[in-house]
Amino acid sequence: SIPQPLREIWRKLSASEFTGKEQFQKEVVRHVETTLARSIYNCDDNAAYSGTALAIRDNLVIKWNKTQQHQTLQDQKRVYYLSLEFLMGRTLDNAMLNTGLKDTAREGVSGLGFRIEDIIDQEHDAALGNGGLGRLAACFLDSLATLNYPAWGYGLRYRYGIFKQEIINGFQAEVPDYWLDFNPWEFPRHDVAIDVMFYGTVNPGPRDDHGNIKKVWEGGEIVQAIAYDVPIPGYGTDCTNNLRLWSSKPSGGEFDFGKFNSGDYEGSIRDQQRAETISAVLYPNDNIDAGKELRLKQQYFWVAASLHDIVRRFKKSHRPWKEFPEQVAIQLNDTHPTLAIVELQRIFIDIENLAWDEAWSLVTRTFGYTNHTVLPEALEKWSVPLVQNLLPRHLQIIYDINLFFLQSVERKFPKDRDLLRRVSVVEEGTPQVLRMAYLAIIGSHKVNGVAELHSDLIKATIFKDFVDIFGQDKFTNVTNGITPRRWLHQANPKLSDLIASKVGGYDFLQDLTKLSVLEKYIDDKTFKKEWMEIKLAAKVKLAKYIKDTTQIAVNPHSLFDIQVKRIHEYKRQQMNIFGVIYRYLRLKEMTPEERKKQVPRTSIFGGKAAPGYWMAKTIIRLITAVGEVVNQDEETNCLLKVIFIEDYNVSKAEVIVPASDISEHISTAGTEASGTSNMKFVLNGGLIIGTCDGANIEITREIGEENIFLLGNLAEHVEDLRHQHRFGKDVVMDLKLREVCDAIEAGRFGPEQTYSGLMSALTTGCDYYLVSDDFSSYIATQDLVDEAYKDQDGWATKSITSVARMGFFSADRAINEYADEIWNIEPSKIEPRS
Ligand code: GPU
Repeated sequence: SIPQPLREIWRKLSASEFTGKEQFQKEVVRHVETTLARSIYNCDDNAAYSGTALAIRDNLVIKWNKTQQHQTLQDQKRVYYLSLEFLMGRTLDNAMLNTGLKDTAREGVSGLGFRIEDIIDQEHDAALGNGGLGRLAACFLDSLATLNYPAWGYGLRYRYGIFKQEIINGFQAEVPDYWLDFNPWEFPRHDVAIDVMFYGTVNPGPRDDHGNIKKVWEGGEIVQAIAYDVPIPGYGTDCTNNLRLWSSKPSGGEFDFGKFNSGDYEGSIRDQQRAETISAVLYPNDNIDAGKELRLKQQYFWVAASLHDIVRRFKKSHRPWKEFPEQVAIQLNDTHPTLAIVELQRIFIDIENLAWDEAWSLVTRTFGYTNHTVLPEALEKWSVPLVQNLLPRHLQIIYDINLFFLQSVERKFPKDRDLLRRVSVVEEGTPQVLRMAYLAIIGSHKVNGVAELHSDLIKATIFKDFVDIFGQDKFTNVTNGITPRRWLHQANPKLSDLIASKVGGYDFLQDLTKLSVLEKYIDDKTFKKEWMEIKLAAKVKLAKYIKDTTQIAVNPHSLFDIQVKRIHEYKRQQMNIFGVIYRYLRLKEMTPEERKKQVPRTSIFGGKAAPGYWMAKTIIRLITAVGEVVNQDEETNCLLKVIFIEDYNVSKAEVIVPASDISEHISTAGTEASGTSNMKFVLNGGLIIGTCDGANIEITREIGEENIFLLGNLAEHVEDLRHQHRFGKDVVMDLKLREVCDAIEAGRFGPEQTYSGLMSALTTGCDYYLVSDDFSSYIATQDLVDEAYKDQDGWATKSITSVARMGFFSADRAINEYADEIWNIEPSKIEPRS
């Protein structure tokens, strides 16, 4: 509808991307001088970062606009990835690499008197996530854009991301992470403002086209959702997708002028803060359901705004409703967005006047649900009275969904009343609660787990009845993956370059199976030497970081043994630190002669504990206390050091991951759904010590049993072992573990009361995570690690062979599986502008 001459003028004036060093420098200086109002005289590293980011951003935005126009014009099916967490980390380096501008930028800033590394280091992490689940969402966005899929992410724009961890006197303290001071990567869309209602009542309204009395939800409190858009560049493609994050504010302006004019200034500000609280803070829990009302508000706020946006976009195409599932796929990242199912059904029946059955058929064909855990304490349950109060109309719809579902179960399995009780969305009790995973299954056409073992386990345990009801085909597996762009090319450029020199360039970054060519070089002495030198350089870099931040010197030639992830009893950092104590006790007993034969080791830990998770915090305290003792012990400290890296996050992971010799993935079998850092470490040439759990099993299958150190009991034995702990008589604790407990209880690592919770979990607490059952296997396997490490050539062979066989674990492979088997979407290449 825009007249042709006007189009011509706009086309002529249209912004174009800079190319080459000089143009880049010009853009940086222009941004420093005009956007930032600074000059050569006060341009520090931080201002240089801002200028560089803004210059790179300009090119990104041009690609982004082009992509969005292209996708709108094509009007193909899109996928919407709904996740309460996107753990993006830093953007600048990734944006430069993905758009091919890194070399230009390096030379450019150098010519302006800066080092690109220092500039990259200025950026604050975007830490809108807790751990694996949030980072997976970020890796998936990278793959979706790289593979040219039309895709949007939807999330919340938290003002405070995951807290910053400080270690004070050996204990974790939490400090707020205000990260929005300068964020060039987001674009506020004040014109995209959506009203979201809470509370209110449901009243009878007029009759609808089908003759039924309509239900009208009204009189509630209204909060506005404002869109903030973040460009997501693909690697080696112009495709730049959108991540839309919602921020909350009071509806109808900054504050209530009525209240203000009547003298209630404070009241008007309070209302404003109340609205803004919704998107204020990320809940810092990983694998645990806390059931707080504000969290439910966050979930509905985000889901309602996203669904409104998606439906509005669909309506612009003037297609009939029956085409909705042919245009829209929505993936639920865990049960956090399950209300989206209810909200879409509400939009269809209450607002768009579709009949229930037609609406429900569209809804179920639209959604897919990914489960990320079998841990019972992590399965979301919302109290019925809470939902009744906050979302009264949604509760009615949930009851109807449940009723129709149970009626269908009754038809299929007549009179099995216990089955009806077991699969009902409403769990009886005081109060009644809604089982969100069941609602997610009923409202989706596919349900997937995130690794083979995990997907088998959910079918055999928590969702078994639903497999009987819906059949096998509804349940599937998509093993997680990681983006090789960030986790190899960006984090470990030297290794990426060496690999590229052998496998014929950087194509492996878009087809990770090309790594297999590396196996040809297993006997190439110079290649092996270069390989091990790169590993050593990464260890030196981490050692320097440790020295700079903790003042502790670690030997880069020692075996670096790393466990970095959220602190959780099921991940068993306690078993690791008990193993360290056991090692220390042995070293203390040895003669100087014996000590000479030992392999020096540096045990490195990192990870946050949920602020209310007392046991996890005790584990951190034990690790830091063991460090205080061991690192000072002149007799042994050339053979053993213990480091706790404060405030583990994505940008630190990029330094830590390339530096491991061994990393630990030692969860109780059957508890870690997948794990993704296991993949990152192996892709960087580190070996693994781990249990037969999550993706460790598939990693073993790909790289070969000879290249991984497996330990411990199998998932199929866990139930029996737990039973044994609870009801078996005279279970004697493993002697090695007894020795460790004795040392702790003797106060060798500070007052033993500090650890009483940890100790009693092992004994009177029935050792739910089976540390005592796996401990001797763990110690024996660590001995095998030491032996293997003495043979550096053999170690290099394992390392290279493993990397060569890691192609399967690219997030690109995972995304292609989702696209083909769940979303039914096609890639669409953005043509370079003529
Ligand atoms: N995961 Br549930 C989280 O990081 N947070 C959660 O709240 C839940 C799961 C993780 C799993 O623990 C991990 O095994 C998996 O690799 C990851 O999600 C991505 O699927």
